[in-house]
Amino acid sequence: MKKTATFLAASALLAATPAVAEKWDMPLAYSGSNFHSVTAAEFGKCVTTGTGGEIEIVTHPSGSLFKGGDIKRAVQTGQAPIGERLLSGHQNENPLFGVDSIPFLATSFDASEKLWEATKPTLEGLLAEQNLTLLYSVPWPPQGLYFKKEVTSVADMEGVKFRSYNNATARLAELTGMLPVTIEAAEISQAFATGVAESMVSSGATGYDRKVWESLTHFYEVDAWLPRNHIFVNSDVWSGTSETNQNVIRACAELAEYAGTWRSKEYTGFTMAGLREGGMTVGPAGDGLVGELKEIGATMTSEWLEAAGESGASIVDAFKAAQ
Ligand code: PCA
Repeated sequence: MKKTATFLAASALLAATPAVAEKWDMPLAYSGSNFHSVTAAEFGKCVTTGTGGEIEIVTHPSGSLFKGGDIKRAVQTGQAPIGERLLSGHQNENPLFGVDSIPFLATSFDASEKLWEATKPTLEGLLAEQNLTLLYSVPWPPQGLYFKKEVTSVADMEGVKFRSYNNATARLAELTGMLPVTIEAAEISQAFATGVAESMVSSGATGYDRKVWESLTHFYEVDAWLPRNHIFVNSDVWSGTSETNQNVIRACAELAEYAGTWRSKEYTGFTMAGLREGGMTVGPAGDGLVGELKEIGATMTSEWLEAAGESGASIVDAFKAAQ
């Protein structure tokens, strides 16, 4: 904290020097009221203030500038200087991007933090190879299952139209006999209202943000995993940024990771209550269903380990050793 205050004070002084202001548009996939977007907006303000206005970050929530699936490429190619993305949506490019969505590996905020510590160095290197500089990362709350009927076993899921947001969710749908369709969070209210989808795996946060009680009836807490959003900057833009401003941005990123994680935790209970208020039945999945899901999770874990090879195994080993 002291370091941060020093950076901010130092850059406030530098603000007295007139400089050319640079505007960094920051595409976000999720709605402005979502806690990730609120955190990103605060991060943006911190950078704008801290750099004395030399870098002004302007966030564009709800996929308004680039949709979630396009944000990574946009930042890699410099169409946007900075952005936020759920990297597990790019497991096709590299299995390691999906390490945070292995079912039942890291199922609490504490475990998610440890998995992140084990993952970060490898992921930073991987992103660097793709012209991306990682700034910070914030977990979503634990993932559960949404339906528009009571579900007590995998057999009840047969043929249900399922909204997926990454490879792991699509694979889970296949293994449970559901029909996956990829839909961005910004568009799910409509997808549920029109019947394009009738189920999903997500957090209470996303169900609450998108008011899914208007179409769905049940949320089963499964705590299957806690996927993460990652905030990264184009590496050419980064290397063209002064060392002073890089320091300010790093300090703001550190604060944002802390504040975002705190919000994610707080939001977990709050949004469960919100779903209930909306009229949904909210509670833990039954033992029978959990048992079946764990079997599917074991299949997905071995598939992931097979695909991710040695570097995947060493992340998982490091995580398990830290438990
Ligand atoms: N919400 C995001 C990803 C994980 C989550 O909890 C979504 O449903 O798209």
